[in-house]
Amino acid sequence: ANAMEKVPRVGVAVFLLRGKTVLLGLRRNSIGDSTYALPGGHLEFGESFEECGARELKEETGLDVEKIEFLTVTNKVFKESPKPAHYVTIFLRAALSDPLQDFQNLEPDKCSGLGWYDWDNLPKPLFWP
Ligand code: 8DG
Ligand code: MG
Ligand code: MG
Repeated sequence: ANAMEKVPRVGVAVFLLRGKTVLLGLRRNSIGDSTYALPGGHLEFGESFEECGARELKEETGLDVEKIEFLTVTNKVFKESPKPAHYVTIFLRAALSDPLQDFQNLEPDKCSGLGWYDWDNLPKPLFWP
């Protein structure tokens, strides 16, 4: 229902780095279909950015993270997408709580190709924000 009302929504996306790699997945069945993006999701009522980032990572990848820090923010209107959308997105960075824990792709309908990608050789195309 929210998507039908024309209001901006708040997204939270997390740069999770492991060595010189970053965790990205190929988006499926939503805005930015078939582009690589960071794990993340929608800010829920009452949440801090850090709580949201940690929750979305857990839901989407099973990973536990710590040392969550704010990095930057974008303001993007997706005019071309099937349903026009407007996101203010908070970008965080985080570290793995356990460097030996690896991800699981827990939302395969929304994401494929989840993996650690070389920071110096990022996959294409990247999700715009
Ligand atoms: P939820 O139901 O789990 O809350 O949402 P989601 O299905 O996980 O939402 P999402 O699309 O992954 O993220 C919410 C929005 O955040 C997305 O539609 C647009 C915005 N967003 C960006 N950049 C990025 C990014 O790099 N990764 C993710 N996941 N979302 C991003 O603007
Ligand atoms: Mg999610
Ligand atoms: Mg998501």
